[in-house]
Amino acid sequence: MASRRNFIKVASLASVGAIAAAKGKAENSTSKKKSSKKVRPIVISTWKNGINANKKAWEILSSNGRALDAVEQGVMVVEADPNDMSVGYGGRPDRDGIVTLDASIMDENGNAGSVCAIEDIMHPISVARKVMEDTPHVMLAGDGALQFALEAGFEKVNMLTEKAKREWEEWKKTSKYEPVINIENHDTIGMLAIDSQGNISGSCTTSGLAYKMHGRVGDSPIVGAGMFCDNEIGGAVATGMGELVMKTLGSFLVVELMRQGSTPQEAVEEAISRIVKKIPGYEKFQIGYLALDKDGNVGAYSLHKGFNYAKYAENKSALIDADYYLKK
Ligand code: SD4
Repeated sequence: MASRRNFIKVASLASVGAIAAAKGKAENSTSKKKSSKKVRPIVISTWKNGINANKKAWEILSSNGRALDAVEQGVMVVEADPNDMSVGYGGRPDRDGIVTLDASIMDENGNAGSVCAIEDIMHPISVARKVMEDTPHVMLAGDGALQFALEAGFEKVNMLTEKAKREWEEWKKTSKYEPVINIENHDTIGMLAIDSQGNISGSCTTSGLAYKMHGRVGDSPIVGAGMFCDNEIGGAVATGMGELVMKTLGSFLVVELMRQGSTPQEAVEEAISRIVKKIPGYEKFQIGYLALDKDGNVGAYSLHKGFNYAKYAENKSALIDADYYLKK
């Protein structure tokens, strides 16, 4: 234990110089991009559960807080909600009855942190942030992620609620391993926010696919797949059947398309058509993308009908239906 701590300390120290230099560079390059336009803070997040999450995020943004704090504390509301069965506490378990969680976060300086397949932790997004801020790494997995969290002072919590356990026991009667993600069983939260300084950050947190194989990791903790942001351009988040997003590195694709001049809406539509072109059988699954550019323009698009997102800007909260590809 002591030697592991030492390793982290030594590694952290060794890289502090390099990281600080890199951060300085990033800060310089982003500050050059800042325009004199007055920035209007905004937060958007996937699905209806984003309404409560945005409310928390807005408290921070409207008092000149940092987008990074907004996207962390916003999604924590959903992580702690037992009624959201795709995120954090109350999330549906894997097929062995174990709740395993994935989360990722990025700040305005291009720093990223994530955890995957972590168990027994109420707020994986905060562990992801700690990975980003306190280690020289980006991603910690499974037992190692849990160990890091416990050493950092997080408490162990049983994340399987009675309700989720009952549903899983019902599922076990047939144990049909059909990883269908459709519009009925989503709720993963991906969030993007711009603060009053004009800085963007993103977060994504989930219990993943219900009754997945033990050890399965989805797109949400993969930087560039389930979430990506770049303070020069904007950000993107994904929800739905993560395998399709990972195969096309969806969120990175959306941000790169915006870099080349696409609007957020054009970019998310192109990311969906990439799935349509490249992945046979895509019709069986739902995918939703959300994008936000640095001017506060939003794009939202999904494969199937039913994807919506929550937006909070100018002191107004809204739930908005996204346009979609598969129109019969
Ligand atoms: C995953 N993308 O693990 C997540 C699941 C999801 O709403 O978005 N559910 O594949």
